[in-house]
Amino acid sequence: MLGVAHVCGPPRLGVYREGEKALQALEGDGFCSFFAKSVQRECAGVTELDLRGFRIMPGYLTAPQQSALVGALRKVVTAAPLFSPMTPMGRAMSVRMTSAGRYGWVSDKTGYRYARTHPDGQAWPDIPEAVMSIWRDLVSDARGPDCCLLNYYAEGARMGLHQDRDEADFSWPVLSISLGDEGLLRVGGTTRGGSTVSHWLCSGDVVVMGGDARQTYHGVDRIKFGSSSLLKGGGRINLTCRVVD
Ligand SMILES: O=C(O)CCC(=O)C(=O)O
Repeated sequence: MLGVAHVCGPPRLGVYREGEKALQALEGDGFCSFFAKSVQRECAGVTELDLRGFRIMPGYLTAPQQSALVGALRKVVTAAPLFSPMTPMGRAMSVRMTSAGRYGWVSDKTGYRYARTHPDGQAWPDIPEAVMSIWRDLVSDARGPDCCLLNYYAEGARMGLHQDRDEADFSWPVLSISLGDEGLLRVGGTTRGGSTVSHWLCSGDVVVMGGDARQTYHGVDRIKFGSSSLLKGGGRINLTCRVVD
């Protein structure tokens, strides 16, 4: 474990049905008592939460570790600039992304897939050692990830509910690392529809999405722009590390 430091308030969790306006209930001081049953454990400041099988480790990275990681990611983005992917339906995704590792994740009108090269033609840079170290600590030291996808959420960016299913072997978890502004993670089930739960991910939080939850639908509804001072100019970075083939 690299260290535990709480860099934002107590984790917040809510339960609601898709389509309800219950997101409004996530606002304000009344939240913890409104959802008292759901959040009892989380509001006690525990260091690991279980959100439908997603292992959430709040404040896994200390503030200095977060800053060092951002420095390493700057080099990744210099070698492999952020781009705005298009969905196969021809719509621009609101997040900008790039990758490090043997593979990067790309999307265009021919579909979602892993590719050996950046859309500009160059190979992806290596995955920073700080990321590999978190993977070894929480996932495995027998095998490293093939891809570290970097998503950048500027103000207003979001990611719809989806499954991560472009990988060959779902027995490997996806490791997620959040940096910068808080993001509202929504977690559903293994099929579309039904109830979902939401949780604010803060800078330094790490999530392991594996086991029975590996094929769980998840997305990010919105970010609290300006809630963190980690990234100059604001916004949120999320890294997801994946074993691809
Ligand atoms: O931004 C996040 O926390 C989740 C990102 C994600 O779901 C993905 O990249 O597939």
